[in-house]
Amino acid sequence: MEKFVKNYVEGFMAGLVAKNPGEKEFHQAVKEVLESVAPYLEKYPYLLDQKIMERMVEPERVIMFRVPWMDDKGEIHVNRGFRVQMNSAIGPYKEGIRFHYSVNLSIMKFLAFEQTFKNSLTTLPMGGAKGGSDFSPRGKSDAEVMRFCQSFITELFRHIGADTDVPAGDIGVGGREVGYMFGQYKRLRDEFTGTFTGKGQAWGGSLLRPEATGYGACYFAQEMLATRGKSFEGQTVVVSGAGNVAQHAAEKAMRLGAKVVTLSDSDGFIYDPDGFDEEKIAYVKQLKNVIRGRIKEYVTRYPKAQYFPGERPWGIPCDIAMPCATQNEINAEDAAKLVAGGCYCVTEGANMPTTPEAIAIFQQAKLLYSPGKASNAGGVATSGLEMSQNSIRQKWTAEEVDKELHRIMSDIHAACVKYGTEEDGYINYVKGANIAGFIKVAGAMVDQGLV
Ligand code: NDP
Ligand code: 2IT
Repeated sequence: MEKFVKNYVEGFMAGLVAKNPGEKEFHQAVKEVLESVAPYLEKYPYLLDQKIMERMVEPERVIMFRVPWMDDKGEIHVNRGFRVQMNSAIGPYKEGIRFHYSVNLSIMKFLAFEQTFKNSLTTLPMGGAKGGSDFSPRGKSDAEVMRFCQSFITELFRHIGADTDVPAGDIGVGGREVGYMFGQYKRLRDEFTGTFTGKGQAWGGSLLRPEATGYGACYFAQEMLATRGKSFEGQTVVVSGAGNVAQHAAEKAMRLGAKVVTLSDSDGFIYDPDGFDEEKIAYVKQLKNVIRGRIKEYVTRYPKAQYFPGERPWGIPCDIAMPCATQNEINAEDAAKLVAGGCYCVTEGANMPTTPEAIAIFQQAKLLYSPGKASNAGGVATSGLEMSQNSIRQKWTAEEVDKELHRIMSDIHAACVKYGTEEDGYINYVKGANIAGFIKVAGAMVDQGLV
């Protein structure tokens, strides 16, 4: 068994790396899934004959395009736009758009690949995709962001649609950017459809979609904690990031009784030994979403807090860690610090925030550890609920959406337990999420023939 897995993973990866040189994040994401599903493939060899994995790692379509735009001074800039339409076996392509200077094809492909499994886990009919650009909204005026979004959509509009591909937000893309993109899309198509999710509340957005990723991660963490008879009550929680996911993870964890003590951005982190309260969270939302300031400004407002420039928060002793910023933000050294500091639960809000070496440390120490594709799926799941509401031209109450979100996170947790529980009773959430996500997509691909 183990020999097959080793040979299969090594052989497959050699081919993947040769064919996709330099795409290190994509290689990382594929290897993690392969290691989980290889034993399953050995048991069901017809999936090997069907070359399901070979088909899954090849995007159905990659669109790369020029995005020219003019800044407020009249200077011309050229960015690169992407949409990776990875897999439509179980539904229309669905996933966020990321605007960040680091965006490249490897990052787009890793995110689109992960999304295929995540969307499968949500129980809703959505395929996997991702899009974005190496454009960062940071430091740009509203008018510049609008011109960029309009230029981006002037190419992308021909490739997306309510039944084809439904983009949403991700790093650097929130309500403002979705609004500008939707506006241009509607103008070019002359149709008001649910082609984007994360829309404004007055024009088709679902209640709770902005909160859903962070809240959903907390609902998932509650299920994880319950397997050890624990809850958020009285626990110290360390959160990274200060954007959409981090704000709402911190807010929900606090409301569930935890003491949440950190937030961060790419410049450093803040530590508030008293923990956040409603007023402090409201201040962070205002600072990040309206003023568009930096997290270090928190300590000017709350002088008992400390700012640590250039550092990540993983050295702060805690019970629960929620990485909610970006990929590979917890390396082996950080993981060792977390374990040494008493952390026993790591619930990912970001996509692939933990390196493979760090995951191994968490799993060897038998921590509760969930990969983003399971624990951050509440965002895209609520986007799926937004699509449903748009299709039937109705709007559900916050209570209705929250109830569905709860159900979905709890179902994802049950799927991880079903496929990830090891002989000694340890729940390997990575294995569980990968196998559960894989089975549904693989089955759909077999049913639909060689396409
Ligand atoms: P936002 O743009 O709202 O916030 C991102 C936050 O992470 C900012 O505080 C940002 O700081 C920080 N960050 C970004 N890049 C880096 C970096 N290289 N190093 C350190 N900090 C960084 O994004 P979201 O909150 O939407 O997304 C955060 C993560 O969650 C991403 O991995 C995303 O893919 C994932 N995710 C998002 C979902 C959503 O619904 N929005 C759904 C599921 C997953 P700075 O301002 O300095 O850049
Ligand atoms: O990574 C993700 O799941 C998202 N960025 C959510 C996108 C969505 O479709 O709401």
